[in-house]
Amino acid sequence: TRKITSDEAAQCASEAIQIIGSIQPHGFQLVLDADTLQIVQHSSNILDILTAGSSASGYPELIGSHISQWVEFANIESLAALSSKKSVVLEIKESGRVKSSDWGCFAHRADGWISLEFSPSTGSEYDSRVLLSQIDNMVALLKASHDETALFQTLVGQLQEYTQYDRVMMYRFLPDWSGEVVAEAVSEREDIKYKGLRFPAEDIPKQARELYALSPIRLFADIDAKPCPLEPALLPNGQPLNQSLSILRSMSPVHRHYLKNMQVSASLSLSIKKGDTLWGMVVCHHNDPKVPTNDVVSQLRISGELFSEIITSYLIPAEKIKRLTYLMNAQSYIEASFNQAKMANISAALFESVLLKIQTITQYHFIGIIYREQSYILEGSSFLRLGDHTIEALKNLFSTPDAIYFQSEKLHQEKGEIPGLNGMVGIAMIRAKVPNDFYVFIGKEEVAKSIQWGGAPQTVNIVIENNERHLEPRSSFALWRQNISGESSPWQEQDRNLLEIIFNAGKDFFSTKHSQMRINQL
Ligand code: BLA
Repeated sequence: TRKITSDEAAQCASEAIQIIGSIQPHGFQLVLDADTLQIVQHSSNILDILTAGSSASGYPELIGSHISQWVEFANIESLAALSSKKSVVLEIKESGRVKSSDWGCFAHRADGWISLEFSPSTGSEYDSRVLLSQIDNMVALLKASHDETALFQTLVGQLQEYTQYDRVMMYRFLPDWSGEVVAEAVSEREDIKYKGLRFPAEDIPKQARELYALSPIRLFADIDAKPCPLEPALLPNGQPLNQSLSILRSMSPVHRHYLKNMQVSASLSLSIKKGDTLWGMVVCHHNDPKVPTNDVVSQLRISGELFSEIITSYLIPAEKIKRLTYLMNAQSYIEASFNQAKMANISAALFESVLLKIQTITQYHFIGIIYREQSYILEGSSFLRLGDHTIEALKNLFSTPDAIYFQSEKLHQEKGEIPGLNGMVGIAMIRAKVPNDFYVFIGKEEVAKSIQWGGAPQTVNIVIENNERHLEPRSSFALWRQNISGESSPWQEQDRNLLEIIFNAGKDFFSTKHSQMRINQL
């Protein structure tokens, strides 16, 4: 095991998983010419399935035969209207060779072709109405409270109960595409294992994330089952079948290895999106092979889409409203802090009173203002005048004469300590461009960060087999703690907004104050 290189990460992301050319053997697939409805490609297992229980003779040649010789649909016209964005369930009639009592059909348009995928319809022990009513309850819960952790936990709990997978997790992406398991529910034979752990971005490479933003669900029924190739390998136009929306697509062998290393036999995942972007995933694991029937797949797909709706329409706006309300309150409070000081002279007492008020509402450990010859800082509860070296070092943080904004989360590593302010490791600072006489900054102390990873991140196994180098996912997912020092918590958009509010309120105040003083002097 060693660290993954950027070349290797690129190699992971270059595997063409959407044209893998095979499907999982628990179902079968037929691909039709969209105009003639003749079969142009099929999965290799189809004859076994279609001729099960009878002698193979008397069956027409598959390739070139019309679909109705094999399957009768309740509404064959609907084939012409299939979408290339979403696969839909088609109703199969009992009269054909493929019986609706045995199979359900998902259909979609794959570029110019019609893809029909058949999954088992028997053996369903679930009532689909149960899931929908659970989701209904969740929406009610969310409207009542915006506690997202509780919401995610309820969701995975209900999905675990409904699907009976051994482990159901809510996986949430972070800005760098690493991710965290934010909720986890397990069956009686499993323990909570991954909740709170972080996983690196490479575990779900870029092309997989892009694909998952398009396709709402994927399942891996049995990691040991041998994939069935699509035959012939290429369509009449010489291209491989685009399997982006396929529900039977066989999965990347690298990912198969990953699941094996996790001691998982079957997985299922739902894409959770915020608008068009992938926000997270519901990830289910099972210790034995598991083939969800086609109606369970449909229900899960709907629940994933509904949950995406919930995230986009309730959760995100609720967060935004909270943030904006805070900023609006902060703005009027900060403006008032300056205005209340209006009658006073520009003095140390004025700075102290203003800085204290700003700290009350913003909670920053360091808040500093440099205005002409007056430079003060509030550090925790101490109010201090800034020395010349400190001021110079602060001003030098702007790398060009034009720069008006600077921020760092690891000032000591990036620029060195500011003399007199050794405890400040995070800083965000803004200045007036002309005249160059007004600066405001906010600062933070170090936070000792400890990230708990599910296995040492960015490590892979390199395996040499038949003289070929293979990349394999890491084999241990045991807790691996990464300690980070010398950094503050990250600066967010809200910090920048607050800094601008302080800056603008201060600028207004000092410019009117000075014009007043000039008037007084006349
Ligand atoms: C796919 N990786 C995935 C998927 C998940 C994860 C959920 C989606 C497929 C599925 O539903 O199973 C990752 N699974 C996780 C994580 C947890 C989990 C983080 O349970 C945490 C609890 N993977 C690697 C490396 C590579 C890699 C090094 O670790 C590449 C070299 C690749 N992962 C990889 C690929 C896919 C994948 C290619 C796509 C599989 C497919 O859709 O065909």
